[in-house]
Amino acid sequence: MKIIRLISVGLFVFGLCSGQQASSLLPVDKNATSETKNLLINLKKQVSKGIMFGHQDDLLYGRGWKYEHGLSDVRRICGDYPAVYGWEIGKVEVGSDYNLDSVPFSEIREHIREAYARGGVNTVSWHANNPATDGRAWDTTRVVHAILPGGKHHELFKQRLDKLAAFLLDLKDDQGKPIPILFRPYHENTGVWFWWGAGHCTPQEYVELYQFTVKYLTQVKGVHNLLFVFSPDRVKNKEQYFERYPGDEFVDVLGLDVYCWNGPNASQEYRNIAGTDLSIITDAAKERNKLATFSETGLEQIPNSKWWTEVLWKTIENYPISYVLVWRDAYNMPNHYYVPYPGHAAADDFVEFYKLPRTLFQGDIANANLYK
Ligand code: BMA
Repeated sequence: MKIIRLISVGLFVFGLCSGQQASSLLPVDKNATSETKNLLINLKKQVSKGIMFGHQDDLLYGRGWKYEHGLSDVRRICGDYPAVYGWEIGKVEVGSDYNLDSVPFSEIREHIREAYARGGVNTVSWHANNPATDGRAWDTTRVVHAILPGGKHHELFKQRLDKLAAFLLDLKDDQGKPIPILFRPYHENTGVWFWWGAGHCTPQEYVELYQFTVKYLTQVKGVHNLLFVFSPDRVKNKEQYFERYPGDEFVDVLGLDVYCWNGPNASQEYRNIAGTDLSIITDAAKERNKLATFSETGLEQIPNSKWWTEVLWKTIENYPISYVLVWRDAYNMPNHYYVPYPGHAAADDFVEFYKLPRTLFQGDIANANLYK
């Protein structure tokens, strides 16, 4: 917990949203649970205090460890947990007990409960298998047209959504109340690597896919613990961001996935691209009374020892976003990690990033009561 926080909060005016605006904010699911409704309002209010830090799979595993209760690579470095936890549920739709990264769903469920009990925020991504081939999400065999109503795989697709819904409905706290989730389906739609991506379906098909999913989960399956996040990959302009936008009635949060690459000028390029795109989503979020987030980012292996304070923070600090989430520290892929481990050259800089008055970790939101 950073003591200087309170002083700086008063000084930070950029992106302030009035209480009036925040309290009039309603999730797209009109039957959302009160905790889910409160989360959206409180996240919007909290934007004036700073940017929450998030980490994918934080409590599950990290460099050199796996499934050890209480461990977290973020905590190993700075002594505190992240405020936001990302989880991945690809393969839930085919009834597997393990996600596509071989993590048991039982572990994911337990950690979602643990994070919620601490007052943290859970967000879920879904690298769903291709329904036509049962290949992975990266199997770009054309399929979106075939899973929409009237398509030859529509019934199969609904069965997959049933399994997705069963997992989401099962996320409950100790009192049996549903745990609110920022759900982020069909992400990076401006990229060409997933079956729902650009080039593999028309904008209209994508919009119908997203809308159908929202309606099916909320209206047919009675899932009322979701806030829906739309998160394209990098875009050149506002038109491209909104080309496949499902509409304000289907999206609660305007997200963005942009990664930093290593190499000459990569940091500057990242700052330019992410900066432009964050400006697009934060302006749009203001106009539409939505929340904005940097839903995925990171520099794999963090070869730049000052990346946290000199690249990431400088890129995001002036944008009113709810959180920034970096990707996972894979336990079985030695070069696939985004948070430094003890002794890593970028570890000290991560601690400096943590200490910044406007980066929010678990200790900073512990008393925020985001669900009340
Ligand atoms: C990707 C990589 C993959 C992983 C997928 C889903 O970006 O981390 O190794 O399978 O996310 O977690």
